[in-house]
Amino acid sequence: MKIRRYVGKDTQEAILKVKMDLGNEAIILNTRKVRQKGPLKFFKKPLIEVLAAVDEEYGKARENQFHKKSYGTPSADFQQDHSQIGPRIMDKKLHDLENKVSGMEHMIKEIYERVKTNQPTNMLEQQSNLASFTDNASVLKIFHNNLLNNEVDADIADWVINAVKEKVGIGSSINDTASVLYNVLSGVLGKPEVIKLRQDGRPTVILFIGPTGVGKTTTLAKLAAIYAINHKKKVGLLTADTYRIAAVDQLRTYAEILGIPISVVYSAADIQGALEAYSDKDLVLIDTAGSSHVNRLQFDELKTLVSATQADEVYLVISATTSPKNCREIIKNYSFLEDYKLIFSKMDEAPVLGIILNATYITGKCISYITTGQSVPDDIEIANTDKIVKSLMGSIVK
Ligand SMILES: Nc1nc2c(ncn2[C@@H]2O[C@H](COP(=O)(O)OP(=O)(O)OP(=O)(O)O)[C@@H](O)[C@H]2O)c(=O)[nH]1
Ligand SMILES: [Mg+2]
Repeated sequence: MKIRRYVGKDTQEAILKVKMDLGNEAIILNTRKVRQKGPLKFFKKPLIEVLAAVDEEYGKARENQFHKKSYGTPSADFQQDHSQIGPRIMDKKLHDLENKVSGMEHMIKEIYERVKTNQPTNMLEQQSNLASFTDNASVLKIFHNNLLNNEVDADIADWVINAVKEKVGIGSSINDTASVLYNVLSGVLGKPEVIKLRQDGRPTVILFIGPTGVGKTTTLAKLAAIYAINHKKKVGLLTADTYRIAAVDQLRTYAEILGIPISVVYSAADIQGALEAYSDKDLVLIDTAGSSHVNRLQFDELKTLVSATQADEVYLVISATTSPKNCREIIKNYSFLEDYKLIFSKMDEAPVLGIILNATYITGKCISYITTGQSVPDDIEIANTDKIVKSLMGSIVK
């Protein structure tokens, strides 16, 4: 992770410089006003300083390009470049160029929109009172602040920053500090784990659970579609959500569209029979009723269902829009589960991603999928932890 400072007469100019230099992969760590130098400094408009980070490898690739272009002997360099450029390097250059152009397009559009509506920029509001970025202690303060702004729980943010401090020591460079932070956050999130199909010819049984309205049924339908259509697997659906008539209809509609069977389980005692009827399937997905934390009876029923099902995998769906306090409460309520993976739904509606770090830190469970909208089956992806870590460290330029 490489950190650089950019100064502009306003935020747009500073960000434009970030994009031109680091491309669209850059993360904005901090923005602040700085006084101009010189005798009349108090009468001059302050400049905007942006602290931005980018992956070292990506930064190096861009630097090499820049170095060749700026300082090399043009004809010799061109010949050397030309003879050595393979399709992959050409692709990378093209990709970088596309990135640069799309970054500029986006930037110009943004500037135009802001000028048109006369809006102040968000970045200006984010300015901090930190004295300087010149040592890693102040960078750690920025990172700590960014974690809190992302709604990472205060005790978890403290733990993360202390873990970084222990590893880097006070005199380490800013770039080393950022790299260690990246590693600590990545360590907490872990590698995403997705559905693992059994290899013994028996169906893989998956149970979806979680609070009411978080998107369990929609997420199940997305995965059913992906496995039935893309992976050509034999999928069967079960629903144990008999609280609402509409819930059975909702899943039946998806099943009909996908041309896959569905059956309804009215009590935990029915579950083994229902699973036997699906013994020819590759994958059986079971939907459950949303459990409200105030309804103890629902939780008792869910516990009985979980133990009667003996599912291969249980997925706990949590909406990414949940407040940190509610998230802790939800996790506590589902602590009866021996093992599960986390799905974060409604990422499209989540302004910050702290909940993902909070939940993985508290539970120690794996993250699996994230969902990004209502559309079945498109709005689901395997969680991209690199992207999540970067947005926890700052805000992504794009
Ligand atoms: N914006 C957004 N909406 C979503 C997403 N996933 C689901 N929804 C919507 O959230 C609402 C509830 O979705 P359901 O799938 O019925 O949620 P559920 O958890 O099964 O709800 P209950 O069974 O009542 O507990 C629906 O309007 C979905 O379209 C998502 O990723 N983003
Ligand atoms: Mg549902």
